[in-house]
Amino acid sequence: MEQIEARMKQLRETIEYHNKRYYENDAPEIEDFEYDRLLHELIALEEQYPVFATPDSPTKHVGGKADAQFTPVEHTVVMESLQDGFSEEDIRAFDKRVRDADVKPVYIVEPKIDGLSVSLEYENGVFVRGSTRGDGRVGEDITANLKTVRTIPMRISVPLPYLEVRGEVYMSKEVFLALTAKQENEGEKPFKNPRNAAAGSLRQKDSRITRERKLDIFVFNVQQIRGETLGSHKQSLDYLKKLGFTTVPFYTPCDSIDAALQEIDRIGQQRGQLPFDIDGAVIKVDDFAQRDVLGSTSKFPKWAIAYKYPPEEKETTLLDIEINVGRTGVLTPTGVFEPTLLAGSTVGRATLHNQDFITEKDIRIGDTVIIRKAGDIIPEVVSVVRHGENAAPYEMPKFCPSCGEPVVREEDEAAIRCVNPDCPSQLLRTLIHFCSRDAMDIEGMGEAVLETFVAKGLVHTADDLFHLRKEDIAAIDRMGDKSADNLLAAAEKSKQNDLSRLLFALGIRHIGQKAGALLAGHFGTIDAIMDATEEEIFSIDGFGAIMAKSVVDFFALPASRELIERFRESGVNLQSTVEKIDNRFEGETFVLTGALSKFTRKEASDLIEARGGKTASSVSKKTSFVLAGEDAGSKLQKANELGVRVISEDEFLSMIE
Ligand code: 0OX
Repeated sequence: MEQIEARMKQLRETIEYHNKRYYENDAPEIEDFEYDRLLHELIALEEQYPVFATPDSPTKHVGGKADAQFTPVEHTVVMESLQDGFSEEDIRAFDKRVRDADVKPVYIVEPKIDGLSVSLEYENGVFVRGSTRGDGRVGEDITANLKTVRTIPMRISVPLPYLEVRGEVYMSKEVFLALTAKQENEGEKPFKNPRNAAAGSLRQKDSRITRERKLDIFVFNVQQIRGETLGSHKQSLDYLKKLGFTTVPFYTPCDSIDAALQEIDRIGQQRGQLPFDIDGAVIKVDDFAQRDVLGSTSKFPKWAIAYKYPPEEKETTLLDIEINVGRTGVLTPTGVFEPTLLAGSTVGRATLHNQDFITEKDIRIGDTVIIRKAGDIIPEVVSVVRHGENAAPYEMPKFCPSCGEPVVREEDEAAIRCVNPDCPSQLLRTLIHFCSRDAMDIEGMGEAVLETFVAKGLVHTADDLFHLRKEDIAAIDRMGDKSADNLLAAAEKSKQNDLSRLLFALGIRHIGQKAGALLAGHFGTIDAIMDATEEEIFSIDGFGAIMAKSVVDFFALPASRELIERFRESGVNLQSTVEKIDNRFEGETFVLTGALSKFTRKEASDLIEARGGKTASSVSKKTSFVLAGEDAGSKLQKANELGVRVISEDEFLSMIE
């Protein structure tokens, strides 16, 4: 029993986490199919063990919080969600429930568009308001942005006194591929899939950006209508077409569940060829009077069900296995495939994780394998169909491909490591991490530049970055005097960073940003940390035994102590300058821009760091807030483009009160 309760708690937390990633951050980490599985496991457990169900369970609400940026809109007719089915069995069970209620249905089967559900309202034939679904009861007013969607009619052909329709805003595969190619070209982080791209584009404060994103809509439901009476789903879709709407591209009447299943199959076969992403097919009872008989639960109508297709899978050939050496020396195998179009994009590579993964599936170079995208996002190998001719079982190299030294596999670990501290590949990864935004934040010190420094033998340790000479930098391809100056200035500036950044930047195993901040806050100086025992470190709230041991092990190495001494001589700050007040900004990243009048930049970042937050120098999708003063320029524009919340100095002051 305890195990069941614990599992339910774990499911609730996992689902809430993924809800936030999906609905609020537009950055899902797992595929919808997997998410649905989790949700359904929780629903089933709650039904079986109602005593362990909680009122705030994610099964009780679908969707994300309404965003404070946009005006809330109350949906007078609730925008319901759909119950999901994953198998023929689930669909037949749905049909049985319908027939048990004495309904002899004609079903309409239509594709389930993978976009964002919106409501469109028309008064006297004119588009007056558009809103997101939100949690189904309250959404956000996004009229201005919806006005830029090409397929939404601003005026319909019959001036009905009132009409509310529901549809799915989406980005076509073609537009998505062009957009992500552009984003990659400009060094921006590309959207992961068309749904996220559509979501990010709809939440823009500046609707000019939404317009550029070339969104489209498929309308699939009449929510409310005055001035016309409709008797069935098919009749309403035909009528919506006549009014000038683009409805779901096919909606097929089926007079038996077998016919409906056949249609689902047909749509599934076409899935890859459709110009937009779908994540399922929807079966709906056509007749409205029959729908009334069936009614709804608190969450969804009983007259409809969504069949979710499993992730698309494709066969391809494994051409090669490449080995990369990471910062901690771990050798990671990456499969290189015959490029294959899969779930909307071309897949050419996928991680093969480690030797155990390869052995378990018996993956060999030359094999025909099945790949799919986890989360419609991350490509993975599902299984081997057949081995290539003469293909031999694959074994990870015994020597590091970067430095040639023997590799080791520690007991209880799946990973194979290069333990040579002078391995150039490891050094490069270490340096990339050291300079990265969340670590020492040395702007301009990116992978390509660091690779050149390492290759030219100019940098052997992180401290060498503080002793680079201008002429050495300027001699690098495409690096002029000005870039060299900027790079030196960025390195110089980073010396003033708080100790917490340096601790994270050192790349101590198991010590992330948060642990770095905890160490800095607790001990105050690097010397106190180097002198600390495992017990002392372990006593810090938030620290585990493995983390504590890792810190002590790191500073026990003479090379680590030497590095710290060299930092000291170079003038790198080794103290915590920020006294911790609370953790209200934990996990939040601020970007400061424009002329601040109430405090200096340093004061503002101290205020943020003292409350557990971070500051970064450039705006990305990960930015939580942009604190904008007078004459804010490109960063403000970027924030608006990405839909990042912009706050004034006064708003910031009220946040820290
Ligand atoms: C879609 C889609 C979504 C109507 C009443 C409950 C759900 N994403 O394409 N929802 C619905 O149906 C609504 N139909 C669809 N085709």
